Amino acid sequence: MAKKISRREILGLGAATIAGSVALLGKEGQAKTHAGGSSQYQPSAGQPKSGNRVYWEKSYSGGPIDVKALPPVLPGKGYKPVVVTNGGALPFKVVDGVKVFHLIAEEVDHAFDSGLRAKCWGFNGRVNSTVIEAVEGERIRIYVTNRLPVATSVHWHGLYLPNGMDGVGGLTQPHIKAGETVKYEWTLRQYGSFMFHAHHDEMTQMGMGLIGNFIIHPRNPSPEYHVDRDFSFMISEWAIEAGTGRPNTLVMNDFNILTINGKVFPSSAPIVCKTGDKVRLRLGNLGAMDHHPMHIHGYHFRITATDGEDIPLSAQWPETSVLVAVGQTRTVEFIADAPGDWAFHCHMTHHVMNQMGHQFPNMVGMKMEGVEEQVRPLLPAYMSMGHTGMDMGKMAEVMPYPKNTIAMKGATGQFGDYISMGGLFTVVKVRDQLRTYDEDPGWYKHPAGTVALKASDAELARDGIKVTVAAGEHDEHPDGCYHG
Ligand SMILES: [Cu+2]
Repeated sequence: MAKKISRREILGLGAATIAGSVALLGKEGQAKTHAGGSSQYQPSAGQPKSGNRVYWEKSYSGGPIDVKALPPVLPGKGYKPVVVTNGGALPFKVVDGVKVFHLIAEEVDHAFDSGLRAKCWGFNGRVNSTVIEAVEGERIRIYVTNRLPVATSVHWHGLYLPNGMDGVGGLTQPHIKAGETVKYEWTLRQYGSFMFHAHHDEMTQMGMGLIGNFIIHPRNPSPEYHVDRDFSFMISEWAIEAGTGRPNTLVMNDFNILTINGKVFPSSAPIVCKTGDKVRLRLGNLGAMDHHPMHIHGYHFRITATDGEDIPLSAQWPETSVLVAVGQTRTVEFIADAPGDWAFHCHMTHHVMNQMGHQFPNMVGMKMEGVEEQVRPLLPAYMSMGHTGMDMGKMAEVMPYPKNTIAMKGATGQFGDYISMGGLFTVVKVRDQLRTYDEDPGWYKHPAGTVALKASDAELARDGIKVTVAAGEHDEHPDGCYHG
């Protein structure tokens, strides 16, 4: 039944709306009075607490642009740098109180994995995994050198800045022509997880790899901001035909390489944590077409921030999968209190496969003996889907593919069996004892009795489980079963 709204509620709503517009006007009026000044930038007071804050207080556009900057802060002194697996932070220097970066857009011979290299475009020798890291209130100057054969521009995604620094080629600035270097400069009036990317011929240039994360730490971090492990991840997708060596950026749906910081599993480095660590994962997605539900095993996380802002504690969303849509960042946090090797991956099953996982006729249930041998002289790259599915990762690695092609790809695990995952997959490795965060601690050593193993005859007999091999035969009413 539809809920009736009483007259009092309507009046109440009206009053709230009026109050809201007064508040908005007040906000704008305030912004106007500040616009001509050059007061020192006032950083926000850490993460918002629920209940004591006007929610939109520091949103909109960051307020007046001509604020006096605050002094630069060095990594390890005023902030703890993020961990960029398979990548790193862009170096900077400080010149007259300004943090100066030099970003270089260029062709990169990129290894997605040991089995696949491609000529991509990237920043400073890396693909998807060069991160710009700074601190709220700092004045930053970013020189962008274009070593590409075409014009480009760089947009700072999610950032408050003067319009002419926004980086939309042709709209807010002239293109950065091949060989040119352009200077961007502004004062950071926010903190959070943001991104940057080419903003000229986006389909080609972002598809070739010109994307990255832009992390800004708060000037006055609240105690809750502190984490033991703070990871930066960029998710993307590529179409690289088997045997070729360049991404095809014209593809609209058939992406066959899905990457996290530019790598597919098992080349995607593990997320190494010590038991009890507070862990933050900053996830950005600047792939072309697909949103990714990134899923963690063994834990729940809280979604603590978007590229819009921190989420107040009372509104944080507990989840096991977080949808990171194209053009969004999502930040999640959890306490790594359960040791083990926990999968962390996109939950779209085609996104944990590589090139040779997608475009085959469905052969489940078919008898395929001898067919491949007959077809392959005509089509050297031919490989049928197995008659029981695609569970053939290891075998697929040694099959006669065109050069520079990766199959489903995965890795052999500690039990000698194959982990049939590629693409957007990595492992959260949580250990009680850790020599260093900087190396893969190997496979988890499970405490005795905590691994799912083949059931023994004695166990089956104890529990009255009768195993029948033929399909369709069921033990309808086993002794001792409860049924309603
Ligand atoms: Cu996905």
